[in-house]
Amino acid sequence: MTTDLPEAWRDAELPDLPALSGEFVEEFARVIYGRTPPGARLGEVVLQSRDEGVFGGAGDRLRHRATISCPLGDLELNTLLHIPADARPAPVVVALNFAGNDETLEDWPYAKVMAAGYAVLTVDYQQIEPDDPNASRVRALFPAGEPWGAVAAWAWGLSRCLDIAADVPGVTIDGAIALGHSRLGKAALWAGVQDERFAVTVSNDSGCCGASLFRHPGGEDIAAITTRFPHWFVPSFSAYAGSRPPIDQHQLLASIAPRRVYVASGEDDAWADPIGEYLAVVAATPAFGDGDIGYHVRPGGHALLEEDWLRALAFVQR
Ligand code: GTR
Repeated sequence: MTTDLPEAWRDAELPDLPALSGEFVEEFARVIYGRTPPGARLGEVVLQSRDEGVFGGAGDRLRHRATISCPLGDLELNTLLHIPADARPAPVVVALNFAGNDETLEDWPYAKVMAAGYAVLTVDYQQIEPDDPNASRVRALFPAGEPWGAVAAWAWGLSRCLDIAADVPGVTIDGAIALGHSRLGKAALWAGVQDERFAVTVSNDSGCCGASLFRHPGGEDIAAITTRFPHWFVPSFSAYAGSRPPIDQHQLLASIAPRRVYVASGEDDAWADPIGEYLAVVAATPAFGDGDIGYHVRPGGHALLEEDWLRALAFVQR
């Protein structure tokens, strides 16, 4: 990974990297994502089913129903967990999914991920918080206070997934990985910043308000994202449409240091601005130890592909 910004970017006036770890976390909460309230507690984690030796014996498939007690009520989550047969306790990858747990059985390369020694725990992201400007689930279970957006609610959900994983035999949260694609890649980054139990954070095609720089023109901008998805962020974030927020996303990546981060882009994913993602990684690199930040760009567009999983895990294992 080069640590030099390309010539044209040397004078880009990117705001400084944090001098101290955690320095800008409060600022990212204030400007973009909102403050996640405390007060959740893991209740019961009830095993619903267990299928042994799935994917030709690669591991076991478990389904749990977990209760999270929040100040104003309980949130119920249905989790799908794969645990490798040959590596126990296995470090866990927690990743929210877009279309329900069962759909990941078609789309995610579970056999190969388990062969690499990792467990994977997933939950439908909308079970945590609906992706809808007029609805809320977990955010309604906390007293009204300072705003937090849906991205922050999904990030909160990733941390609760880690609580659940910590409760299940055969899995360890030592070396845990937060992984997310697109809007869920934004959530993974915000979870990785805030929850130090995540040893590695992987963002795939996370784009605007994820890994890509506001200061690099191209793809989605603040006006577009806050118009289509006003519920993702604090309401005041839309005031930065057409201007520059005081922070930028290389500082978000750097806020994960000294823990590790991996950013993946798709060459044709112009809306997520792969060049802006790459420049953020280059600009964040001085905050990390040797080899603790990684990046790939692969051919193709906006998708979480087997190649993305396997290259990210190769980075994790390095
Ligand atoms: C797009 C959105 C992006 C990205 C993507 C996704 O419509 O503009 O910020 O997050 O959705 O989540 O697939």
